[in-house]
Amino acid sequence: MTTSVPSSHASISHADPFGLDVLKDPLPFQSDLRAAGAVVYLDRYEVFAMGRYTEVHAALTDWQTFQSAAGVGLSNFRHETPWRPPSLLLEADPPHHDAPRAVLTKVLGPRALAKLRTSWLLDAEILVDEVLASGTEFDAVARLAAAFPLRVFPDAVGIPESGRKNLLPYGDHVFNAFGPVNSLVVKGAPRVGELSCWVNAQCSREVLSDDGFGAQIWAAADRGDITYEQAPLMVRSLLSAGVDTTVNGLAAVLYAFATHPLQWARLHANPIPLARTAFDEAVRWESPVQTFFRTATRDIEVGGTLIPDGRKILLFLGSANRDPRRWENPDEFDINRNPSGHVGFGMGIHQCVGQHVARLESEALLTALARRVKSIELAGPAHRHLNNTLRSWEEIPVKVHLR
Ligand code: EJD
Repeated sequence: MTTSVPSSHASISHADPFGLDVLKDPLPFQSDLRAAGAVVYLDRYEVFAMGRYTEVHAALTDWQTFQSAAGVGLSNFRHETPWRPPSLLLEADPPHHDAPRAVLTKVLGPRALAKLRTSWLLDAEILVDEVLASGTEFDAVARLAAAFPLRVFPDAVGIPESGRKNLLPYGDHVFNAFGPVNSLVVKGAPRVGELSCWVNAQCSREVLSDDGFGAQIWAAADRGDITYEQAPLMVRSLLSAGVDTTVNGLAAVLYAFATHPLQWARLHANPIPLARTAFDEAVRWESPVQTFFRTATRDIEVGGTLIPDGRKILLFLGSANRDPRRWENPDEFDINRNPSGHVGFGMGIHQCVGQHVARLESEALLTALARRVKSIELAGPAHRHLNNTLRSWEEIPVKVHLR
């Protein structure tokens, strides 16, 4: 370590937020982080961190000061040979960010999704019927949270059947790679070449169906809204960010209900509109995307701490979403609260462009389940899947009682 602490006011933490013990249960670390100050210096990685709602929200909203274009992972990819060329959306700021963002906003917007709605609601009914036909005890991750997105999303993008099993491992590595090169990244490294090669091959026009999100991205290039060079990278964005995130969002809401029987009773009695609020409350409560880096574009003072120009700042979305300064009983999963304003989808110009897709998947799955299932409980211990960015589940054994 060659860098001295750049401000006399910054609290210093020696903790490792990417340590496996912290990833397994991040809440005590996050509580310490919020208590230590608005801004904390993580000396192990020589980065700053924010864990309180107000400052995280403000940083997310101020893209001019807290840029994404220098990378949203720990490493500044400008100085390295990337295994994955930067995303045009995630790792860009205005003006470059605007055209790709506008295209995806339209392709994934409410009007586009209205066309998918009927068939996704039906797909969810069919999936739930299949699962329940095989028994009332099952793994809610494999059978529902992973199965449903994998059933509807790749078709919606328009990629062919074969190789779809690569989507989750690819995403797992993308999200690990935002963190340090720890054991999780090392474990994923041997397959990166093969997985990237497969994903990149799915982005070309000839491979995609002619009516999916992918085809619509290419059609935007025909119209001149984006360039032909940009189109395949934007399809890659869908395949990178659209699967693991929704799988873990659905796993979060299923785990929440399996451990909160009264909340399920409420949903069961009133699935519309509660299914939609329930998903956002689960995204607040669990924060499937836990953290993100930004880079300071100038010297900036936050809560009495100077963050010098060029330094990385780790934003703890999960911690902000459980900040007692902002939320009453933050650790309670309560579908009657108003979760709006949570930063689980981010905030500002980079806020999740796929959030309507995620909400529709969840609404379809939860309403289909609520129709058939009177109660849901854990049938055994649930197991985490560890990832440097995602709060993820390996297995959630559940038992359901049919109505
Ligand atoms: C992401 C945390 C991409 C891309 C976009 C967004 C994410 C990842 C990849 C969503 C990260 O454009 O490739 S939540």
